Amino acid sequence: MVKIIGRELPNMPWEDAPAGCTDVMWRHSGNPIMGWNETHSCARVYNSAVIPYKGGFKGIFRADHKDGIPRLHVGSSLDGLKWEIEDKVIEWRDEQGREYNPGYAYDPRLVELDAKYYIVWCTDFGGPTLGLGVTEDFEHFTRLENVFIPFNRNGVLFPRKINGKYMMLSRPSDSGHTPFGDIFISESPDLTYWGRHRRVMTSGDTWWQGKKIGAGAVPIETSEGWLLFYHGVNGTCNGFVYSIGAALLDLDNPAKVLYRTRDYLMTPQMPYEVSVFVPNVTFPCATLQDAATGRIAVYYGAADTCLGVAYTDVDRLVKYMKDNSYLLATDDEEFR
Ligand code: BMA
Repeated sequence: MVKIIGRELPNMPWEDAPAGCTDVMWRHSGNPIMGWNETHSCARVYNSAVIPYKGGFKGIFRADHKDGIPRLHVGSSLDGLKWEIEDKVIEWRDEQGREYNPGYAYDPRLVELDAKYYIVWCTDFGGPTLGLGVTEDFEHFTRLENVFIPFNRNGVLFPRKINGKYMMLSRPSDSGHTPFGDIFISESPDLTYWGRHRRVMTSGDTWWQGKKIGAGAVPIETSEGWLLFYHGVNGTCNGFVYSIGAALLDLDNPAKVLYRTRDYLMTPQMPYEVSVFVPNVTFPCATLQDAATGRIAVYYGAADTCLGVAYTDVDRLVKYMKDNSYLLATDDEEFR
C-alpha cells in the first residue's frame, strides 16, 4: 500500500472508475466544471488551483478577461465542483502595504505552507516570470519578491521545507510560446533568495513530451516519493499538444527522479479538450487528495477555455508508474 502523507479529505470530489476502464486516470462525468462567462469580467476560466479551506474549498482561478488579458480571481466551493468565482480581480499589496499589481497573471499554483497559503503564478516583469504572494484569509493578499528574472513559467512550490529549505520547481523559457523546456528545482532559505539550482528532468525523446515539459500540480508527499503531475508537450503541424504525465521524485532530494511515466496518463480527447479556444490542451495545475483512501482529483485546464477534473488513486497510479517507467539520462542524478 502506498500512503499519501497528509490530511484526510473525505469531502473531496470523487467518482469510481467507470466499469471496464483500464486507464489509470478517468475524467469526472460532469466535465467541464466551469468555462465561459463565469462572471461579468471573466471570458474563460481554466488553468487554476484549488485547496481545502475551513471544511470547504478555496481556489485561485485564471480568468482571461474580455480584453484578452489573464488575471487571477478567488473562488469558493463546498464540494470542489460547484464554484462561486468573485468578479473582482485579486488586489496585491507589497509587504509595506503599497499597491503591487501585475499587468497580467496566469497559471496559478496554490500551496498551504507554514499555515499560510502561497500562490505562484506567471507574471509580467518585462517578460513572463514567476510571481509569488501569500494570503491567510483569501481576502488580503501580500505580494512578495518575484522568484526569478524573466523568462520562466510553471513555478510550483513544495508543501514543506526539505532539509530546511523551501523548494520550487520551474521551467526556464522564452518570451513567447516556448519551443523547448525542462523542469528545474531551486531552493531558498526564506522565499526571497533562490539558488542551488538543479535540473530535475528533461523533455527527452518520447514524442508526447518531446518538445517541452512543465511542473503541474503541487507535489503530493507519499511513502514512495513526491508525486508530481506535469504537462508534456508535442509539436504537430497544427501546433502544440499538451498531455499529462507523472513522476515520482526522491523525498529527500527531489532533484532525483525515481520513476516517470513512459506514456502519457491523459491526452486531449474529449470535445472540450480538442476544440474551442486553443485546441488540444490538458494542463494540470492542482490536486486534492485524501490520505485515508488514497483518492486523488487532478484539476486541469482544457483547451485554454474551461476547467476539468480527472481521478486516480495512489496505489493504482504508483503501481502503473513502476511498471511503465522510462527515465532519461540524468533524470535519476542530481544534475548541475
Ligand atoms: C502555455 C501557457 C498556458 C497555456 C498553454 C497552451 O504556454 O500559456 O497557460 O494553457 O500554453 O496554450
